Amino acid sequence: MSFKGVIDTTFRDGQQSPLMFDSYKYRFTVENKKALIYGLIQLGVRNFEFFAPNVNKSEAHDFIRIKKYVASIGIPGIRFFAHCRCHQKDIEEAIKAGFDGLNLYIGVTEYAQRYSHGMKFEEVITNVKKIIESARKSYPHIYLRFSAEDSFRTPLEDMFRMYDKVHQLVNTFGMPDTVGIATPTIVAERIKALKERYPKVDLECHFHNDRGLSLINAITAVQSGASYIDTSIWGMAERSGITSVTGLLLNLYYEDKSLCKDYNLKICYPLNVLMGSILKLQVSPTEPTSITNRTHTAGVHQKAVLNNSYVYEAHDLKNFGVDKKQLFLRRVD
Ligand code: HCA
Repeated sequence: MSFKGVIDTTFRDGQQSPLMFDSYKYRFTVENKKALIYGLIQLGVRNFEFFAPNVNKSEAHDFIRIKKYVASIGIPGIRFFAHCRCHQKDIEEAIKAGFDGLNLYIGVTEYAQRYSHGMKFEEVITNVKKIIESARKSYPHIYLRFSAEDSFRTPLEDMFRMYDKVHQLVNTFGMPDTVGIATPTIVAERIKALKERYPKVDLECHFHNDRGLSLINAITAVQSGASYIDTSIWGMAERSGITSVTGLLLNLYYEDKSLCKDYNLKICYPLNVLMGSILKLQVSPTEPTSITNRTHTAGVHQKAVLNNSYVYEAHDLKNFGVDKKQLFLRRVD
């Protein structure tokens, strides 16, 4: 396995989550962002994706303050990536704002060609090559990631045609499952094919949860050789979201503890509660590191867990910061 860690996108894709609207939040305040990033750093996250400054002026302004705040914490190895379209202006503004890397993306599916950017396949390739060559030449040491948006609806030959042109210039290729159609079998096949063709390039996966498969796809990706998985707190992102950072860490821990050696797992649950307090929502009952998984209602269960929690709690959630359990007492009619 070549897992190098998660890339947090709470402040980019996370803020695109419908939960922001359901909770009338719309965007996190700078104070929210400071609290959340502090929690993520305590958890052990070191890579953070933000909006390209050119895309949103308020976000650009916040980023400067967050970067200063993070520098004041004094933890080494933190990297900030700007999520950029393949536009020169996005790149220039990101560099000016002090980002350490550029997460470039563009789609080449029929849908993207026809209904999104409107460029034909060959035109996209020419443009991407030009943009990436120029970025690498102007900023030889910057971290460059390039993604074919909607990778899993992009035929592999098309991915190869595009990635072949730039593989010597980038650090990482993205494999976003933009509309959440991937299954574990396809993920494993795709990673194998890309790793064989580009052995020196890291792979970053970004799985949307439209089919409820973002977690199993992420675990499979790590097992198949992906270097990075995009995650967010609660898995917040467009539509039903992406992989939850704490859900992934819990599962990686059970697959192979060494994958989590750089993470302080006891922070998982407090971080989820922090998000709940900001959104004024309860931590989702489908989140693995939640009090829900230590809540017992049936009398048979309650009696047993009072003797030994393990009877109905297979995972020791105390390791993930869920240090209480709940027994709900029912009304007897
Ligand atoms: C989106 C874009 C993205 C980008 C992923 C990436 C996706 O639809 O907002 O940059 O690799 O899911 O394709 O989030």
